[in-house]
Amino acid sequence: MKMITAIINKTDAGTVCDVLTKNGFAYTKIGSTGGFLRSGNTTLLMGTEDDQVEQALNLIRRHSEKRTIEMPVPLMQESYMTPIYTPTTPVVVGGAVVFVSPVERCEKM
Ligand code: 2BA
Repeated sequence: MKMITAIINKTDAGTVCDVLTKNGFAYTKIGSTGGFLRSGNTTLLMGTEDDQVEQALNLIRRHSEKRTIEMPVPLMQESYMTPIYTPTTPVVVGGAVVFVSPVERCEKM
């Protein structure tokens, strides 16, 4: 058995949790805070059978990988007759940091 500790960006945490649940994975969800940015993220503790670790990591990867999206830049409108051209700027969203550790023993009491 392995313990997967997955620190998920808050943008993706909800989706990742939904997908893990749908695929039958058990996890404990903890609200956490990154030490550098001091912003919220979500930490998942997942006790996982060895042969299911790759499936779990693939699901997490697919739904939380860092990617760049184009966000519209808010523009001030001078008059209602003036057309607004909304340029976009690239913003990096998502991302997860995952640790996989061996579990010596697991008991449910
Ligand atoms: P990431 O490296 O993708 O890390 C995202 C979050 O994952 C971190 O949030 C932290 O909560 C967790 N994390 C990352 N590495 C870890 C580790 N070795 N052990 C335990 N938890 C870990 P933040 O600490 O708020 O960092 C956010 C982002 O800021 C990082 O993204 C990285 O791109 C950058 N960063 C972090 N520390 C930095 C530093 N000392 N100098 C420059 N940039 C830093």
